[in-house]
Amino acid sequence: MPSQPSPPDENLLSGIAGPDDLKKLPFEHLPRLAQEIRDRILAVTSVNGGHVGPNLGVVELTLALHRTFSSPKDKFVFDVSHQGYIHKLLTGRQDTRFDRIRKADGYSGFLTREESPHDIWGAGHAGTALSAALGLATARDRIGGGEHVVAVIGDATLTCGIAMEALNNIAANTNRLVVVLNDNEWSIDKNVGAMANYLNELITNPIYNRVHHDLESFLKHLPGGESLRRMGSRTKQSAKNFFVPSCIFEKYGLRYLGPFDGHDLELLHRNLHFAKKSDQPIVVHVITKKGKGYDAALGHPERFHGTSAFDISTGKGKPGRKNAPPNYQDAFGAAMVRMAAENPKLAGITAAMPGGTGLGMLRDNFPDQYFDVGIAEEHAVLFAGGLAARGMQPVCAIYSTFLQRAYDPIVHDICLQNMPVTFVMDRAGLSPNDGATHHGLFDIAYLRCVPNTTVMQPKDEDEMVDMLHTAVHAGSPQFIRIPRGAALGVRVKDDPEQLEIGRAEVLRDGHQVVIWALGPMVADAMAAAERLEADSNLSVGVVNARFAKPLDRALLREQATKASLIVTMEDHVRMGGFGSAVLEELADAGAGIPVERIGWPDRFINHGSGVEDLRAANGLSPDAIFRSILARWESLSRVTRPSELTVR
Ligand SMILES: Cc1ncc(C[n+]2csc(CCOP(=O)(O)OP(=O)(O)O)c2C)c(N)n1
Repeated sequence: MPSQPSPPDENLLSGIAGPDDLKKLPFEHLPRLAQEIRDRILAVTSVNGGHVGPNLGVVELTLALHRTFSSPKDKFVFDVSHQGYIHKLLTGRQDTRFDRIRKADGYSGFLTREESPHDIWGAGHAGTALSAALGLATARDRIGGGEHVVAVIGDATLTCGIAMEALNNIAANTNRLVVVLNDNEWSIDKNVGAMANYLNELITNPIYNRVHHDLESFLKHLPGGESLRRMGSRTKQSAKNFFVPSCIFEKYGLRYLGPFDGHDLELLHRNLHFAKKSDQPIVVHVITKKGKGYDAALGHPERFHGTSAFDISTGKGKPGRKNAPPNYQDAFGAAMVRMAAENPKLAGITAAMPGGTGLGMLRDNFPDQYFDVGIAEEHAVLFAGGLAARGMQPVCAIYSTFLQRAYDPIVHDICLQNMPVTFVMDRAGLSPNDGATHHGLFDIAYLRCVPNTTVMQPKDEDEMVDMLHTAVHAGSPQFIRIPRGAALGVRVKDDPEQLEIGRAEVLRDGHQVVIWALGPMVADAMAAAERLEADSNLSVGVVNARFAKPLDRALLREQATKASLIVTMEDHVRMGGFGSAVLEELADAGAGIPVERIGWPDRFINHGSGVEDLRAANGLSPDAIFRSILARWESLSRVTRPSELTVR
């Protein structure tokens, strides 16, 4: 082989403006490029936080994909797309916006169609890649075009219901689709369930491995194998099936290649080139290590799946604010442990998010009362319903945004049958660095229209525990919203209070303006009220609404006869949310009182550096809230200010 030029001194990565430059690079330089990519990812994520482990695990795979295929003509669909950082770096996104990834003015931490022509499909929720890729491939087959379509899916994501639905359809629709199964044996936590066991068996079974790797030489060593080897591929396939059970992907009509080391660039190239030529849809099964190349991430795959800023040399998280209050998630986990200790019927269910939701504490203390069902939100909801139907008291902790996927089981199975299941909807409100795929801004709207639901949000962690206690004993479907991150730092009572469902709490009296606020907006409402009183001499009351459904109708109707302006505040879209519920109630009551609704606008909210900057950009900073209320008040005084309103 002719000797290859040694790598130039300058940084290789910076010379890659797009996939064509990558293709020009001598193969021997790729390990060094891989190292540079890892260094860049660590430099950026150690400051911004991000999906460290998933990206470090697919450096070689992404290099091989971009050398084998030709993006953007060929289409890559990355499942979840949290592992898309290398793809970004190789497709013209090395500028300073990469340094600010997941921050205001930086690139998204996921793939989004508007960011680059190389991103044919945006994602953030798991399990969508196979269906979307199959759609792209089928459209190509129907409309015409020679491009390849490649879906990259993780071992945990493959367990999603929709991924299995897609698998069931692939062979029926196309004979040209490459599915890369990136198997690192981890979800965020350890991958769970039968599919995880099956994949593990594929990886570890030595016969399987040998047969799949090198069928030819395996056959050669069998008695009479030499003649088998000379036969057609169908005969060889039958011989193979005799020795090892045929693999599940083959049952679905896909060809199967692997499993092999997903960090071995030569193997990757060889197998991907083979897959590219396949005239049958094909699964390429690669084994990768989450966090490859960085010991701290290899040692803590869960923490480094998605992390906040950290010190590269130690891998430790950067110290947070001194005396920061505990997270809502910690308070929730601790409450579940306390409740489980007294109540053997209590069960906690998570869909692959034990760490994120705080439910890992229940697993550690009462494993028999804890269920991680994998990335399977629909199943989680139905499973909880089944537990409830038999007298258990299930608490399903699911991020608000992921619960969207389980809407039909919520309506058809939980609410229609009035099953006593408690839902703790985590990340209600913003997930600021993640962006539009992860914000929990729609749940009040999608839940309050369904009969039998109770929807509530606490103003602090003590009230959250009261709500949890109330919900578990309510005997009907209950939905509790909790935000991401820090609570208020209030003391949590030893004995939680049973709240009256649909009863609000008056926190501040005032007769001109009354603010009805929900959840974390209660604190903002108190601050706005104080400023309105101090700066503008207005009498402003504040109500902690507690319940978006049922509303405290009696209190609302009474206040509508006394005040001149009602303001609603919610960490949720304005359309269809809590404020809309207040409007509907007042309209039904025939109350003509003006209502100013404060909440998120009717557009998708991208990622940002934090809650504050996203709020500021959307008219929800404390100052903007103060001004909106004042402006509305002043507009009323210019027209006729309603007085002596009657209420039916
Ligand atoms: C519907 C949905 N539920 C949960 C999540 C949270 N989540 C993001 S990535 C992930 C694990 C993905 O594991 P895998 O597919 O194996 O990829 P890896 O990160 O290991 O590379 C989970 C649970 C999500 N994004 N979408």
